[in-house]
Amino acid sequence: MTLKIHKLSGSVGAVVSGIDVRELTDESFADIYGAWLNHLVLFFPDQHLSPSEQRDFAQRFGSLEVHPLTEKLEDTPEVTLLHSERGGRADVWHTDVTFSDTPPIAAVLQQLSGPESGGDTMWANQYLAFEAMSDPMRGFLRGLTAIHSAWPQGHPEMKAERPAVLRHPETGREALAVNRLFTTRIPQLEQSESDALLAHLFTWGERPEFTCRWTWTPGDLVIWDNRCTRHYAIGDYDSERIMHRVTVLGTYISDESERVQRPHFAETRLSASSAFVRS
Ligand SMILES: O=C(O)CCC(=O)C(=O)O
Ligand SMILES: [Fe+2]
Repeated sequence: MTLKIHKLSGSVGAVVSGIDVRELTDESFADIYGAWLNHLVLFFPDQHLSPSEQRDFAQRFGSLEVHPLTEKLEDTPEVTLLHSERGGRADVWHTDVTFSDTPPIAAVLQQLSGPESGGDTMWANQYLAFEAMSDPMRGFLRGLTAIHSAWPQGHPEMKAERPAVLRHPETGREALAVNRLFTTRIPQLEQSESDALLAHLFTWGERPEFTCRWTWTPGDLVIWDNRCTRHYAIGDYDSERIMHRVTVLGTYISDESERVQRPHFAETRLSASSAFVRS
């Protein structure tokens, strides 16, 4: 079998065929790893991995998370269950867990069963989103940070602040690093400026030109780079959709100096006049 890689869309994602991921040599893994950094999302159709095989594949990309709260499999606690009837829906554009100081670098997702039609997943390339902006806009964004909060999960106290544009630790490319689900504030700006800019950046990073879309068949396996993408699980189905998921931890940011230690935004709302009394 020869490894074949073809692009799924013009901007992100590639389908890998001619490979059984249970039987990767170091050489074929090196090819896959390079393709992953290049295409950001890799699709491996027709793999049908057992939970331990899925864990072993994911482990080649980094250490694995054992999540304290999510529903997981008994013998392979690294594998969590995403069940559409039990809260496992993600139909808002997002990047995973950006409210953490150490978000995951990747997720490996396999469909076990799904609807006849519908339930596709989309990804958007955030390198391209950044690169397609005007020079002045890119310069402006490089000087900003963004606050991410777990408020949609009922934990507004879980917050992280990091640059609005992140340099990928492995490729060195800059990516837009805000998302509609978790990013709440650009602390350097007035509230209404922050709201307007974030609304623009959310929509901008979701432009169809930056995306790909995958129609699942059970047994398909996907890995995405969580440092330079957003994704969206389309909620256009009624029947059951069941996925196995493994989360990969690692280096999310290129340099420790990019970790913003002390959020410097006001916890309390600024008064209406505060904009005019700054020195
Ligand atoms: O169900 C999917 O297709 C993706 C769900 C999701 O957002 C995730 O696994 O992080
Ligand atoms: Fe997600």
